[in-house]
Amino acid sequence: LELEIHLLRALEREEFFLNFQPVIELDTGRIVELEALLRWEHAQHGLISPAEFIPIAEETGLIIPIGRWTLREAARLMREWLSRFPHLPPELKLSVNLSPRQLRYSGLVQEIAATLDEVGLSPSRLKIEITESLLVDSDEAVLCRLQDLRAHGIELALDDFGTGYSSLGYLSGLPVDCLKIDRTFVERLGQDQAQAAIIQTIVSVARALGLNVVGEGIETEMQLVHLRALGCTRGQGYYIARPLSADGVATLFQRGL
Ligand code: G
Ligand code: G
Ligand code: MN
Ligand code: NA
Repeated sequence: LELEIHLLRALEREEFFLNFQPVIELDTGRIVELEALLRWEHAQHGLISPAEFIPIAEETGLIIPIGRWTLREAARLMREWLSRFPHLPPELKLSVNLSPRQLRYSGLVQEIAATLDEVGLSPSRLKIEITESLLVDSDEAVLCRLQDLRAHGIELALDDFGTGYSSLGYLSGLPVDCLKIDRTFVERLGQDQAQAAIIQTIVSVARALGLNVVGEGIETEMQLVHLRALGCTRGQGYYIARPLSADGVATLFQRGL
């Protein structure tokens, strides 16, 4: 309850900020995506992990105003970088995580479209990440909302893929553009044959369905090399880049990627 009260005040106290973690194309090293990651710096308690406060924000419904702030702030920063660094490639996207509660909110699509319009960021620059488990038990309204986002030109990614038990047949009917392979599979690459087989399967399904595929949680060069050998084209993880502050992103772009 205490955390809940603090969370309620965090927005007005401006205690939230964003980090951005790059996703690269494994062959070229080019950055194709920046994933916005929410951070909460509490005046007394210091940095509180989203793993701790997102579930509370979900339960209380506070995720709606917090998510609203996140999308606007991320879009604003992306817009700023695109203006400051005209050499940024057209395929570079901003990626934002949405939780299930946000997808059950009927005003979501209109609100996102209006925010992008106000900020001046094209919907084609935005990618939304949802967890695979959300889709497995989603209703018709949620699926329509996802279709609607895509109709606006926004890309959809399934986060933590491989952990949500969706069948491959089911996947082919879903409105998604990208699979992000959960880091638990990447973690044991090289030690455990089964992980390589699972990744290979995900990669071939992605290819058959024309989806992009990102390997998450790459922490070693060996994992990167393995993933690339298995046909995974994109990657993200501490070995490639840690989540960066907004200033850190600007510095990176200043150096010319
Ligand atoms: O950044 P970190 O590894 O601490 O994130 C922990 C979890 O919080 C991850 O599952 C991540 O997807 C989630 N998360 C981070 N930022 C956001 C956000 O803006 N919205 C939602 N819904 N989840 C987020
Ligand atoms: O659930 P999602 O994939 O959105 O989670 C993103 C979270 O994963 C972020 O909090 C980020 O800090 C964390 N993360 C990013 N790269 C790595 C990594 O290489 N190893 C680990 N353990 N966590 C990572
Ligand atoms: Mn994510
Ligand atoms: Na993930």
